[in-house]
Amino acid sequence: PSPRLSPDGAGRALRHGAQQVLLGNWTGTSTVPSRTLYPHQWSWDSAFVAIGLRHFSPGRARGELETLLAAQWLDGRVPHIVFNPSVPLGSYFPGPDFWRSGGAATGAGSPARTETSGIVQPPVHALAAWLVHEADPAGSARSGFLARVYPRLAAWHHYLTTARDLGGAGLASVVHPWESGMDNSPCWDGPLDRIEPVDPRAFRRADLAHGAADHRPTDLDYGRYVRLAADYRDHGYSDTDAPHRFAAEDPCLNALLIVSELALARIARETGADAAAHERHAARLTAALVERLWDAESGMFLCRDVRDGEGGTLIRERSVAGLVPLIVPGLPEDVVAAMVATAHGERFALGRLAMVPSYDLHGESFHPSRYWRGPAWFNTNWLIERGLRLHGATDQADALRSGLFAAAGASGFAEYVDPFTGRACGARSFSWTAALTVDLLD
Ligand code: 2M8
Repeated sequence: PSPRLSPDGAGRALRHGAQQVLLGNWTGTSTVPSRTLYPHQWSWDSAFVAIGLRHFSPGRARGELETLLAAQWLDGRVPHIVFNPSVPLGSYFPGPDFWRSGGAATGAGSPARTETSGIVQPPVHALAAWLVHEADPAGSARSGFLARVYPRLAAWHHYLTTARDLGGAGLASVVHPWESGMDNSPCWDGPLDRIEPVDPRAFRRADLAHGAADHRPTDLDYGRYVRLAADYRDHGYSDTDAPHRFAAEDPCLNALLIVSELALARIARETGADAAAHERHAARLTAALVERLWDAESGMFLCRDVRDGEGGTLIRERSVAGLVPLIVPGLPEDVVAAMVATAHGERFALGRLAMVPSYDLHGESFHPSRYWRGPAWFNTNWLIERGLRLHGATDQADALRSGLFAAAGASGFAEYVDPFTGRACGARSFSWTAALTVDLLD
């Protein structure tokens, strides 16, 4: 647990501002990431949001997670978007008319009464559920929260490590860049080169009405995103039938899976289920993470392109996804030490910039304001802060936390910021920025 910040005036004002953002983005049953750019419920956003909400509204935090889990498919997948039927079609692309999850239409068991996307996002949910429980154990027990979410979370992890074990080593693969949460990360440029883009005149992007075009992915990126999503949809979202021409093992997603599997062990212990099985699974995943994705030469984890050659190939791009495994307990000591050194090195400049950038400052594709190609994001910095603290790097964690507070406050809780100047980019009043600020303040 992080030490409390003294409740000075600045801290109080920041907390108040962050809470106002979360209250403003609450729809009654869940929280939108942003009223403008993202007017529905997003999967990993909701997990981060619940982690913040637990500090001042634990009932709402539980509701946030349960609304998302109510949209789980029968095969265990938790969709990356749950659509709000009262939001006009065309406000977000691709919307429900594109995904057509509509109940019986897919063999994968999408919910009949809720429209969702058919892809997933990183599994932060069991971690969030455990932290939400811990914040208010009495309220959680009274409402039977853990007993209700446990089977759903277990089915979710089962889906990821069976249907999505496309590399055959136990790790989960993403089958679309959106699934990584880091949509246009340079890591995906190589694998995406193989994908024939859809003609940009065949769809209408809604994001450009709210975000600057040079801060967002390009039309060519979108053409490929649409092609991959449509292929999956047209195969009924079946992981055995779909071609999955894009498939990659991502260190951020798999690190979150490990931490969530450990949280699931704690939840299992509380609910009388088999905790040791989850601990064993987490240990196997941790070994596979190191075996498959650690790159000693880079001093960090890399993504593996599962579709490139026998056994796949490591993608030689350094993104912040490769430092997120700092949150995993039980990694070999030399691996942790190398990651901490890489974070402090010239490519990520921890300690010299307010926050860690999303991509190698010296990488050829670095751009200070283009989305996941360089800007600093609050969720990844929150994860790194937690990782540093876990490994006893308290001073560095404190410094990163201060940088995050400064950037969140000065940017109006922006979606992401220029890592050099702290200039706000993307949406303002962004939910996970506010939620994770609250979490670090409390
Ligand atoms: C961004 O992704 C969505 C697609 O899911 C988009 O660009 O339209 C990413 O930053 C993702 O990580 C995030 O969950 C989502 C909503 O905040 O926006």
